[in-house]
Amino acid sequence: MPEPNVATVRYGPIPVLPSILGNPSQTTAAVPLLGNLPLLPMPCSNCFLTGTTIDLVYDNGQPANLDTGVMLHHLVLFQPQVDDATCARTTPVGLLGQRFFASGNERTPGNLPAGYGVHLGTGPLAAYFDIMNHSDQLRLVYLTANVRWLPDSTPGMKAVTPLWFDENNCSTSTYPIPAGPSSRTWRWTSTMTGRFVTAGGHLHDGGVRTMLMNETTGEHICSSVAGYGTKPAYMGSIESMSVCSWDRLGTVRRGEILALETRYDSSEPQSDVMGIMIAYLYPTDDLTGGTPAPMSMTDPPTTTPPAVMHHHG
Ligand SMILES: [Cu+2]
Repeated sequence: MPEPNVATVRYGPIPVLPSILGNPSQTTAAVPLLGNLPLLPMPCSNCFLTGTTIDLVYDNGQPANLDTGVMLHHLVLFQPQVDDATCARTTPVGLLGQRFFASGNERTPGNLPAGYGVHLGTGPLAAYFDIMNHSDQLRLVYLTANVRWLPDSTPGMKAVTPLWFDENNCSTSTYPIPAGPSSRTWRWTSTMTGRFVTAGGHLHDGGVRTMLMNETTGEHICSSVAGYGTKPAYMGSIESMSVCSWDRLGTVRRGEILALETRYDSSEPQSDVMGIMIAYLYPTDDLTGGTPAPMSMTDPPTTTPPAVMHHHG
């Protein structure tokens, strides 16, 4: 495989209003579907995305994070021209098209094994994001994406299909949890046959892990585990989600049941947490191709979340 090209795209400035009387403000936007927002810049067209890392930054390039009162609650990128595999066009979310990348304040990257890519056409792309401001100052922030890509003409590239697993799919993605350990499962009957090559999750504070299984075969595919407490800018909030990436994390056949199970262990009840995993499937009948991923990657140890919360206002 040739070395991927690197592109950095930036979107903004996005104004995030100051908090009022201690209640954080929230900027929600659907680009370009609502309002007069400019289109998202395309990192490449007629190309394969092989890796994406996102950030939320200020004009000077410094990260915008909780140590200055700002958090990226979530970001979802869509290809409006392509149908989403787990959400029909007849639903409000499926209407927006294929969800092909997502991240939150933890800035989960999406890096595919060499030779695999998410195909992009000529665009445009759409986005949905929520940004919170806990400070009493107006903040101007930018979303940036550092993208690795290869052109359509690259020999041997394998296109993957993004599959979105969500405890409250095709809706707001949010659901309530009690204090203490809790679990929720969402199931989807697969319409596809192939090998999973990459998967990563999104949780809120109090999240332990989200896990994808093939319930029909009993195969564990990926656990994406929340990390806390090592990066000061996050102020104790969720700071990482582990990612599984290998040329065979697990397999599925059309008609088999895939189950996403999400665990929280929250110090207080919450009304609007999320449990999401985006997994990239290489559609193929060659289910024995590739090599099995190591357990240390697909099922890392979990930690108990701290009692620090930066939730919605
Ligand atoms: Cu979220």
